[in-house]
Amino acid sequence: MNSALKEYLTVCQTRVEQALNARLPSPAILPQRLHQAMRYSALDGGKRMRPLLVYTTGQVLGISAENLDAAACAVELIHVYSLIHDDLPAMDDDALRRGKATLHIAFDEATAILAGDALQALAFELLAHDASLQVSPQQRLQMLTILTKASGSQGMVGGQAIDLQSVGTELTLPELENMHIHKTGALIRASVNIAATAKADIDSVVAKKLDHYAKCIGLSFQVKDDILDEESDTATLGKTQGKDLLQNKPTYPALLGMAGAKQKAQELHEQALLSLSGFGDEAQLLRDLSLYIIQRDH
Ligand code: GRG
Repeated sequence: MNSALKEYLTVCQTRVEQALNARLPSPAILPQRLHQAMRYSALDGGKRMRPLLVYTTGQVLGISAENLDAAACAVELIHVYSLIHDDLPAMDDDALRRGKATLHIAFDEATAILAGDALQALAFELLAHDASLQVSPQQRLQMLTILTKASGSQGMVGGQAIDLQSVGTELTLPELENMHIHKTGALIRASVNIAATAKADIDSVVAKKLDHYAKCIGLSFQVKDDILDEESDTATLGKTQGKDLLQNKPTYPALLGMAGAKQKAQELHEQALLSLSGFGDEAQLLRDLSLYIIQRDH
């Protein structure tokens, strides 16, 4: 990763950390344990990929970071809630997330379920009410619609349901792709599209190109996730390595072989770049993020 990109990522990660800290309920107010749990999972961890996409899309379109803090927090809160619930014994049953104990281990199962629920509700509350988001009511409604659709049964939750049903079965490549477009891709795509919605007069061709870019990187993100699950290690990932194989989950390396999966990630990156071909230098950070997604080590 070039040093300018590294610095940019750090600035955005620090920004969203502060924005989340300011918006999460204080651990001092009732119900304190629930608020402590929400903060335990949402603060101090993760790559913040989805907020990065919100801020970067905004930058390309000339929208200030201040105007996008609430949206960046909203997509991250949905992501964090999904990780908490995914780690529960009823789902992936994992003990490690972002380099620390999963929430149900650090607290308890009931608190983890409730903290996930509350983080999800807070995400929608921010898009509906946060005063720093300076957009029209119609734009707010559009943002809420994008996030609800991406999160629900036609989006991330639907993808997770397909995932749970697929354990131990053999999926075809289109079936695997469909699962990941929903489970992982929908929220990544929403992150770009919510930021694009903040531009009131956005050209529909520009919006379509950004949406296609987001669709490509949503999938390349998952292909890389599958590759890392085989090739990386628990300490680097901050989560248990090798679980896909252990749980007999369908993955890109399982279907395409490791070389085929890497080729697939590269092709998706190239498609993402192609989507931005009409853009100039202002979109360079989006191009860099696409490359970062397929080259990252965790
Ligand atoms: C439980 C409703 C519900 C949904 C779960 C996101 C998800 C759906 C499950 C997480 C399990 C998983 C391995 C998903 C595939 C890729 C993914 C989303 C990895 C984690 O995201 P990163 O790498 O994590 O962005 P950090 O910690 O960096 O934010």
